[in-house]
Amino acid sequence: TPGSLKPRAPLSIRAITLTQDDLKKLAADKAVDYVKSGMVLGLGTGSTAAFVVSKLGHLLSSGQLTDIVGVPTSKRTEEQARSLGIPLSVLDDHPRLDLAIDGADEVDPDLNLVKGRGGALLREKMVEAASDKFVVVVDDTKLVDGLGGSGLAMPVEVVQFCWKYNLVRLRDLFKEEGVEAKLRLEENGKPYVTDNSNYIVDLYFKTPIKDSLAAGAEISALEGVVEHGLFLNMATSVIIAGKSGVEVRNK
Ligand code: ABF
Repeated sequence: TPGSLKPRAPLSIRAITLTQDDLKKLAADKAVDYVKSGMVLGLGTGSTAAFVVSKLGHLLSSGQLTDIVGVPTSKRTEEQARSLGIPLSVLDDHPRLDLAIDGADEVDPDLNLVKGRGGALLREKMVEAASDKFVVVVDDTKLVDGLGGSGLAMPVEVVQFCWKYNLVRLRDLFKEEGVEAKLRLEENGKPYVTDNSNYIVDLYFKTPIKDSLAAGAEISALEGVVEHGLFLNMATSVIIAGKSGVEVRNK
């Protein structure tokens, strides 16, 4: 009889706490939906992009994807992709890519980016500029109102020859913004050397960059500067994973 039913104990639902790595993986999984068999793909660098590469490896080995070719943006990514059996190539053999997927350090409301804290900015920019679509994968800690606004580094890759000369010129260029310029060092105190045998000068802005197009052009105009971490008008979509879900913003 109904009276004999014991009241049920309330279900205790434990809140699931998503870590930053969980969010990166969510964004990476969503980006992999854009990948189709037969594509030539730009493979990004960094912890979020590594989730993309590992998922691609899984889909290839399980036969859910076939005939893809990856163009890695760093030696690190090349090693990871090779260990997963992803066929690899270079821009010289595949000058046009279908899609590149990569992380970012900052994303502004217009989908402009700061990239290169991982040190791979030159190859990333070359590969992503050669791609028909460039999908960026981030967790929501990367969103900023203006580039340079996170207070973290905006990298500039410079040739080793007289690097200090360029560090001073970069500092002078942004005197009004009160920028701090530092040579990137390894933990052992030696200069960090990029995959292209260059150094990196990290710029720390006190306030967001007012005109990032002008800033990018001025930095590029300095002789001895190889590339900078402002990726302007390049992203076609940005996938942002946050505690409340995954959002896709398209250009
Ligand atoms: C690359 O990795 C870089 O351009 C950027 O510096 C970095 C982002 O790393 P993570 O995904 O680990 O935050 O995409």
